[in-house]
Amino acid sequence: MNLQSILNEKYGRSVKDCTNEEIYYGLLDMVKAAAREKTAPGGKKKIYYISAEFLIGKLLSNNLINLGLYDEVKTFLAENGKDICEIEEVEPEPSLGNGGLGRLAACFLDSIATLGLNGAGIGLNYHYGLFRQKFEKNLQTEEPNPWIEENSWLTKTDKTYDVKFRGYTVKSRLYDIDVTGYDSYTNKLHLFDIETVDESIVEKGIDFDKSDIEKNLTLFLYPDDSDEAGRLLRVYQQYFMVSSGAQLILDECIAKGSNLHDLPDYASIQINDTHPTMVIPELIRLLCERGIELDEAIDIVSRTCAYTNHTILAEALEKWPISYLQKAVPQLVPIIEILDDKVRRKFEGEKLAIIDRDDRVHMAHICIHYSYSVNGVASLHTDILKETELADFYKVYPDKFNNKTNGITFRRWLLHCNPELTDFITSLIGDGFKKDAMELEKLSAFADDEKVLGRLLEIKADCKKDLCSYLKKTQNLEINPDSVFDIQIKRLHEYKRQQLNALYIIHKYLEIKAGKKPSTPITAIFGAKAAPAYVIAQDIIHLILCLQEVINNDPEVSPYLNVIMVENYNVTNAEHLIPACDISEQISLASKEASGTGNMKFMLNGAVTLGTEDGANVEIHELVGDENIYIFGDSSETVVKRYADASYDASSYYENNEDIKAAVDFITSEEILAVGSKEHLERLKKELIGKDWFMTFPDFEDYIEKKELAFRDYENRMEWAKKMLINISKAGYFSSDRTIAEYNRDIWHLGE
Ligand code: 26V
Repeated sequence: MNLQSILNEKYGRSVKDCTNEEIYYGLLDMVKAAAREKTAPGGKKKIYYISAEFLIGKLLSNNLINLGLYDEVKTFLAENGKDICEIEEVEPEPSLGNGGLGRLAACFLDSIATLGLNGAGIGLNYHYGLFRQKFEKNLQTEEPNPWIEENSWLTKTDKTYDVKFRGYTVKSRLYDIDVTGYDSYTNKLHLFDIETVDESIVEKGIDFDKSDIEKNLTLFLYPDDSDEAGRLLRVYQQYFMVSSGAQLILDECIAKGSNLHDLPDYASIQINDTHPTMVIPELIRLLCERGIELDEAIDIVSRTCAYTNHTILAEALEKWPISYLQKAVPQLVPIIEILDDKVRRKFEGEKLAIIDRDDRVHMAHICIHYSYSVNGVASLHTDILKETELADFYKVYPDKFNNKTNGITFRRWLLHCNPELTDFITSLIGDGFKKDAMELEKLSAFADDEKVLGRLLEIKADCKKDLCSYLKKTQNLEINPDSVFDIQIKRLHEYKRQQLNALYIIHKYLEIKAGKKPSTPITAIFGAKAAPAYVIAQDIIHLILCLQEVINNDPEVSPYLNVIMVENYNVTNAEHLIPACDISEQISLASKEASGTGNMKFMLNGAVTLGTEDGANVEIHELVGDENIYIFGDSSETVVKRYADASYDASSYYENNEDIKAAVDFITSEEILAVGSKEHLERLKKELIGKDWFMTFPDFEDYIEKKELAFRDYENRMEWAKKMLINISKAGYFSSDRTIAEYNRDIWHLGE
């Protein structure tokens, strides 16, 4: 095997005598060489997926699988007394994303390569990515997450670009990561970096001098933007990314024969949320610099760029004060003013304007006016954009709007993370589903086959045991493998409503204390990072950690109920948590979760969803039918209406519903205060009673009811296994291969 010769050359030792680190670095070299041997997909036109986040996760196993080398390597290592899983552990996980948005970008790159589409990702090479989360005294603390080692997946290239900021110019250097397709081509993820970045300026935790741009530009992903310096840094990062990217795109197109007037024949640029919006004015600027008239440049760019919206939350839609742009990138300001002027000449009123009366630039508005496609990420989300949030835009550009329901790569979220289930599925229906996920439907033929259902339960039990030993080993957490695993893992945000789950846990705790014990013990598992400056999110984490301490240490309750908060939730943890899940918590306030993609990963691994009619849950519900999902809570129409008429009064629910009152009061009970901070807990309680902006109380009783129903149904193991099987069999629709095929068919048109 090739690996042995690499190890001989590198360390002069046989694999048997190498450390896991050495084997990892040997495999890294081997995989990089194998990836290079695979050609890039050809074709005149290329899709550039530009995104501030690519949450790629560890790459070793994924690349081995995609290159068809995994089994061979695993066997070779096993024959030499080495365990591939232990070698995987050596790899640091890059945390180049916050959550779903960044992970989606990574899944998309996998599918673009797998489908043989000529494409590349464009992003930033953050040295520390998002912070690493630690728990101390039941509170979250943050640390840098260094992931770049001397030997890494990054390949330094000799491509550099000048990027101009006000008063000075910086040099941007391109680094590449190979993106291997499954049994297919290899594409590239282009990550830009600045040579002068200085890791030593990071002080305690993740604090650093936010104003020293030349030293801090690519240190962190979305550093704390609670102050002006942090927000300004984001503008610098965004411009650095898009200017480098735009120059690379133009160079590549020219090299292929474009005269720039025909740019849309050579490139489509998919703008992932509003973070890369400045690519539009920057491309216009660069085209003008190269001799194209302004009006034509605007037209060319508008026919090249397409925009994906990932949220309807107003606070998440970026609006940069024009003064920030003036400070950082004054060269874009006259162009943005012209873009605004054109809009104002065409459309009356303020609603569609780019620069508002407070001199803030609405980034999404630039994207909608000056792109040829605007898409939402799940059917309900796109409908809400059209009918509510972006209704004024939809009226004037009905043809631009389209839906592309998100998807996930089955290579990572089934083949890699659940090999036992993958093998079992293969034994039942062959391995066609690995390339055509819709073939999973064939599993429905086994819906009443007790042997198959029994085996499914065995596999789930194995995955649960695996998770137990993983969490014991990595975090010293003890879990009962015979309990129901009820899991909510996602970024911490009030709209995702971890607080609703926490209130349920309190309710259950009080019930158990009162003598009502569940027949099967329950383990409620959370994983979530909160933005450092997001006060209420920090308070919710605090509450969950306090509940963990109180409940798990209460001998009366802990045999029946346990709470586990996994530290530093990331892609690697998710790969262990998802296969082990029984009940998938997808409980966002209806209308608020654009899609969700964890919901899809859980379903694919045989978990049953407990969720609201929100995001892609709606489509999961349609596919699996009422019998195989637990839906609760108010509809998005009700919620939208309740916001519109400002009729929600949390305190009246608190006063009039005993269960709600008891659960909320427990937040500041003696038991919790004994392990927690009064300040945090009182603030959270006050927030809930006084505001509850994401309306947990109206959904509380229905949530309890449907959750109890799920726990009851879980007792009938065969019936439950049937639900698991139906969920797996219907998951094919959520393959990102399907999503990407739709993007290409409707938006990019590569290979036509
Ligand atoms: C960003 C922010 C930033 C500041 C304050 C609050 C806040 C709230 C939400 C966001 C989300 C930004 C965009 C995003 O990550 N969207 C996620 O995209 C996923 C992929 O399409 C999708 O599955 C998730 O539902 C959506 O939340």
